[in-house]
Amino acid sequence: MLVRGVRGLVRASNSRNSSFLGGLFGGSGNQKNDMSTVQEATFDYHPYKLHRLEDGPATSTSLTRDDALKIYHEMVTIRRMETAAANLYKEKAIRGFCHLCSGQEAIYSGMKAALREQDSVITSYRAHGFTYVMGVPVLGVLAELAGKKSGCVRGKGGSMHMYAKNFYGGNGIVGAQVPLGAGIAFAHKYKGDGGVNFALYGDGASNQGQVAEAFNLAKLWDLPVVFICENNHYGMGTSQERHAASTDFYKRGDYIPGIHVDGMDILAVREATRFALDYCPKNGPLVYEISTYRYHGHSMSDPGTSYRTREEVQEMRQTRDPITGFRDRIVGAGLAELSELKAIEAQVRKDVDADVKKAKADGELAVDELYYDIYENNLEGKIRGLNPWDRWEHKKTQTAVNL
Ligand SMILES: Cc1ncc(C[n+]2csc(CCOP(=O)(O)OP(=O)(O)O)c2C)c(N)n1
Ligand SMILES: [Mg+2]
Repeated sequence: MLVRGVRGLVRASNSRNSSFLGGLFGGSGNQKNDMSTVQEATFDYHPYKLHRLEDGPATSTSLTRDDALKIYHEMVTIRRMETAAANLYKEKAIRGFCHLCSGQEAIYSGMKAALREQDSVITSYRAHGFTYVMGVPVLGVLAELAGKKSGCVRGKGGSMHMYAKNFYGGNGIVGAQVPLGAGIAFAHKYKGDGGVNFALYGDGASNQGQVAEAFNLAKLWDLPVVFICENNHYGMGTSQERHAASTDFYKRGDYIPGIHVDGMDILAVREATRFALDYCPKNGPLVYEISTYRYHGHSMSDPGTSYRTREEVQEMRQTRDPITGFRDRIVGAGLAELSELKAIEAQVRKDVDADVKKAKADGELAVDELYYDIYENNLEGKIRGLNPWDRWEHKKTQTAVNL
């Protein structure tokens, strides 16, 4: 991305910044250097690749200082949260599957920055980043991973089953979220709520039959859905060249228009999302390929180095990292001082460390509570336990989301 120019050379006022920084920096609110920043800047970036479209998303966008700081805080939090999860896993405080999303943060923050109240998201098992940007606090994610009761599903769901308002999870069956996303889009259209569904899947998942079936019905019925291939170039340990007959994932909808988006550039993702919000309710589905990279192995049991070189991972970190890239751009454009971004990083580290402590100290649900909240409206009576003759009481103690 190129910084084209800087607009709105209004100096940041002390009162506005102290309220924002006051929250972020625990009330001190006296960060230095904010007098030298600007309120808004304009950025240009390389054009998108288009399939069956005359015009694509805007290739120039403006960003306010407030949004820049918010986005930076969000992406740094996801990165730190995933590092914390990796450490908890190594300590055996987290068991089972754990798929980390470090490197892919710009997709979650970029989409969230554009989404409206009525839009919805569904994604794969690599869901921690999205869960956080869609409203679950870091503790809700980390405690869930550790199977503790402060988890967003009270420790019952674990890594792949996290939900929030307008966020339909975390799905463990590869590709399953694609037809589910088409179904949610059907509901948007049926109810006339004006919402668009964003259904994300991996490059490996794109080869599934159910993906093609969902494309067909979505186009047949012109559903407001964006099928997004989150292309990190590997399906487990298999590179896209070895698993896909066509690696132009944005063209894989054939009769559905598609766009290739740089997923290491949060502003490109934001503009692409805005484009879809305008396009889909009028014209039906789109297929996006958002190109990105995962730094960790496929899951915690994969060191991630047998099918790719350490140098490849290093080079991506050094030259394409979505967070440091964004940091350089906003500092270059005068939207933020390096010192305040460093302070954000330090604060995030402190906050996430505190949440790690809380998650570790937190308790597990009692056994009888495992059988609560299975149904919103229980028509079954008592719930079967491990043995058919074990019967457990069902109670509704939580408020369901997305009903
Ligand atoms: C139906 C089904 N088949 C196989 C698996 C095992 N599996 C889990 S993840 C994965 C690879 C998916 O890769 P990709 O879609 O590129 O997503 P990424 O992990 O890169 O985000 C496979 C084969 C599964 N969970 N479900
Ligand atoms: Mg992949």
